Amino acid sequence: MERNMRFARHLGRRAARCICGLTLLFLGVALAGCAFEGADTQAATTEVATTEAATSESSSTSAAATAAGATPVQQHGALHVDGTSIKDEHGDTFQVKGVSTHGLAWFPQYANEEAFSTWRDWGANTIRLALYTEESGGYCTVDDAGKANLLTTLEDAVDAVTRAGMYVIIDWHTLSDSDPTTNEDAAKEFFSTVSARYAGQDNVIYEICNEPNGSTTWEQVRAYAEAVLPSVRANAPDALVAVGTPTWCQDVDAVASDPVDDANVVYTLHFYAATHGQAVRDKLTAALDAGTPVLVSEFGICDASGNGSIDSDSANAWLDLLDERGVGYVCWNLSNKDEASALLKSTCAATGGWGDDDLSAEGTWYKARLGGAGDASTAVASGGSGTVVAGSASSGNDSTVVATLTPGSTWEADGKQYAQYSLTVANNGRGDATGWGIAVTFQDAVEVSDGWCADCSVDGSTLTVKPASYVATLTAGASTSQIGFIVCGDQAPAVSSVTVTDA
Ligand code: IDC
Repeated sequence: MERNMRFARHLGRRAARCICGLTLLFLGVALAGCAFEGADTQAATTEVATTEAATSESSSTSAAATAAGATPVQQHGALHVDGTSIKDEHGDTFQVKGVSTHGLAWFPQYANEEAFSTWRDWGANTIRLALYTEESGGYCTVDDAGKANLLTTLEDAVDAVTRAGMYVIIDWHTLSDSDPTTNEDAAKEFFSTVSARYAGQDNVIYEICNEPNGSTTWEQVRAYAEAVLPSVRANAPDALVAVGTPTWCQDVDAVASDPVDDANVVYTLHFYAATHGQAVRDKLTAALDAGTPVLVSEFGICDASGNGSIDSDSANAWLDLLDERGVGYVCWNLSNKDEASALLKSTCAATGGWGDDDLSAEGTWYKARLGGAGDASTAVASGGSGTVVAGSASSGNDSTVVATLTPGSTWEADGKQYAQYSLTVANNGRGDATGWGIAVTFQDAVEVSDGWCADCSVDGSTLTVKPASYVATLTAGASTSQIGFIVCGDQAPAVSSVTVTDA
């Protein structure tokens, strides 16, 4: 029986390879005859994809898939600053990709696990919880009972993010209190309370002030940071702390000459794409080049009022730069408020589990930009039919490549455990994607047993997939499902991450 199934799988793989060969032949003939037409190629590609899908379906009834589910926090553990990067517990660069709530006092209904895990499944790894300080209803404007209520809302929200396996930024959202020292005593008390509560958690990041503005200088902000940090450090000596910068978090370039005296601090830059363009991007580049670690803990793609029209060209230019430099970002705001920076349509009443129709223009853009599961770590496969989804990576020329790895059948032969996978690679960007590759990391060492439509090689537990030339160029909006491979090992192969790389 097992022998027969293996034979059937073998035939299926041969068929797939054969069809790839035919595609190559077809392209060769078409090119030789100078009759090369994009539409024809597309038809051939579609035919292959359909045949492959049928192949993997027919062979997927065997043993359960082995790719283990793992959340972003399970994958990456505690974060720390290293040079200008945020690194995970393995020493690998970690790019925050997040969503910020609106003010918790006003939109607490979105601070729930279903809401957060919906964005996690779309590629976010971080949720920022905005606790306004001075705006009406803000933490510093209410009495003790009001403060206790807000703390309960915040704690419930942190617990929901934690259950979703994501990082959480506790944001002391100063704004109309332009100089954060205005509420410095309250900040000390607040951070002392929350850091004591989350001292044992790896996933909590403290943002000790949102946006210093008005005439507030970097010297004032630094002094504030050094006054408030001990309240965090007493309980959470190694937690990541984010510190705002002057001019609504545009002056990150002011930090380098006089940084905060603490090794685990990132400095925040905020932008609203329709207002802030190249001049602010230049400040980011200057700050990074001067050695300042930066986190974009808030951005929108409309204007700085949080409303007005959307500038997706500017927004793409921003995220291309951030992706290129490995700088993390968090999108404002998770609500259905009738403003352009809300991620949900104002007509949407659902508080989680949204579909595409529920998203505003910004929400639609951000979901696409996250590309399905941008963290590369939201492995969700189980039971043989799941999909392991991978990160998106910009190759820098307006393309955004997104890979989806789907586990197929698994079997045992000659004392080794085998697993078959198929890859779908899509270009969600605006320009051609070339020069991409895929890295698949397994939990244990594996060997390549077979690969098709790609050159597959392995080093330890990392498989490198280089697409064959005839699938290597993806025009805007195009995708290929032709690539697949089989690996084997002493243990049942289990995927820990899938990453799109620049080949
Ligand atoms: C805006 C909200 C808006 C709210 C206002 C309160 O989108 O609904 O009424 O705050 O003042 C920021 C701030 C952020 C702003 C956002 C848009 O951090 O609180 O949210 N923005 O104006 N900095 C630049 C823009």
